[in-house]
Amino acid sequence: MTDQATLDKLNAGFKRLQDSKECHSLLKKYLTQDVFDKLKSRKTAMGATLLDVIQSGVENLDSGCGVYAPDAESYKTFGELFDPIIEDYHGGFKPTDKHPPCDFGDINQFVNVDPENKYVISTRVRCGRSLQGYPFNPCLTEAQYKEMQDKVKAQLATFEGELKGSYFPLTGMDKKTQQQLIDDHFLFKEGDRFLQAANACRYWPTGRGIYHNDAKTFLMWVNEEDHLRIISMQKGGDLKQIFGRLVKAVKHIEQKIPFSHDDRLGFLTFCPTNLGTTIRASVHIKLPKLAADRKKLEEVAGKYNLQVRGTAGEHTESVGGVYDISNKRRMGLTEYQAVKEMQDGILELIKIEKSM
Ligand code: ADP
Ligand code: CIR
Repeated sequence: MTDQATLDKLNAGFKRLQDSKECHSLLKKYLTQDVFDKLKSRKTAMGATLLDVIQSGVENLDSGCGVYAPDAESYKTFGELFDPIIEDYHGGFKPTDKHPPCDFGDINQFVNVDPENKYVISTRVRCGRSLQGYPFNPCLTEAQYKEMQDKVKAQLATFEGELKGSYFPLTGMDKKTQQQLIDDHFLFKEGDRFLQAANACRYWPTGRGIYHNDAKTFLMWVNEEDHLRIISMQKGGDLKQIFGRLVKAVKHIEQKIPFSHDDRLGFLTFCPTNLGTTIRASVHIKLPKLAADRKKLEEVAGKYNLQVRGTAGEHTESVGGVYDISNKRRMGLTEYQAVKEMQDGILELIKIEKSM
């Protein structure tokens, strides 16, 4: 049973969501009185409550999603809330649907989306992974953070050729180096209020860090939002090369590090928007005519299942007309299809820009 103090916080949080006129999150949309009453007393084996799930979206009323899963079991225990959020975000993935098995497909089907180098500044494909046997951020101990970092570091040290690089722990990194890595779009930001409210930043910076090769075309984030974020990126639009590099890296890591995977949900992540393939394939792109009005850009991008973010990532504005445009859904389709969705959409957006 949930204790009275937690119940009081839950009731206040529910009221805050209901009373807010500015809140348009999926949390607010699907946490109906009926669902709230059903879920408010539930607890997972690790002790996670509905409060752990919703506190980020309650504190941050401008959330798009608003929920996180403190542990894998939460996706089931609080399914009445997670299921409709997942279905809405991932374009109709129903509670009865099963995510397809991992399939990166034929890399040769991918192209350079902007061979003339006129629109695309850079391209990035990332996926998230969780280590089997460990819960998500809010339930991790300081010792587990260290242990996970050690395990990952050991496997990172075995990368060869183009993927060979070094691991840089956040602990001890000087602020200037850290900020430069953030400004250059290589490193996660610090003090994300959505993650902080979700209790995902405890013991920071313990166990957190970044690995990258010399060219900074292959990177890995350790213990930020997810246990692992595996990233391939470079200037220009050569999606084939970039995705090919990511696939090579993922296959190497999984030889030694077993990932958390669920039959229905695919690869498990802290945020339900990242489940399934966990793939976000994006371009940094300038479309001066189409993007003259961000609302219009979002409307057109939406037709191709694409999401528009600002220059520094989620919840940021565009700087100098540069937008981050990526596939939105990550579930109910294969890795190949998720990346292809981005490729096809971006090719269309460039076509529209040219015709304007
Ligand atoms: P995530 O992609 O992991 O969901 P963010 O939206 O916060 O998280 O983006 C992480 C970083 O990656 C940000 O600095 C963002 O600007 C950068 N980024 C995303 N796409 C690209 C891209 N195509 N080229 C360069 N940087 C990118
Ligand atoms: C929100 O709801 O807007 C934030 N909690 C972010 C949600 C999706 N992004 C993410 O997982 N990084």
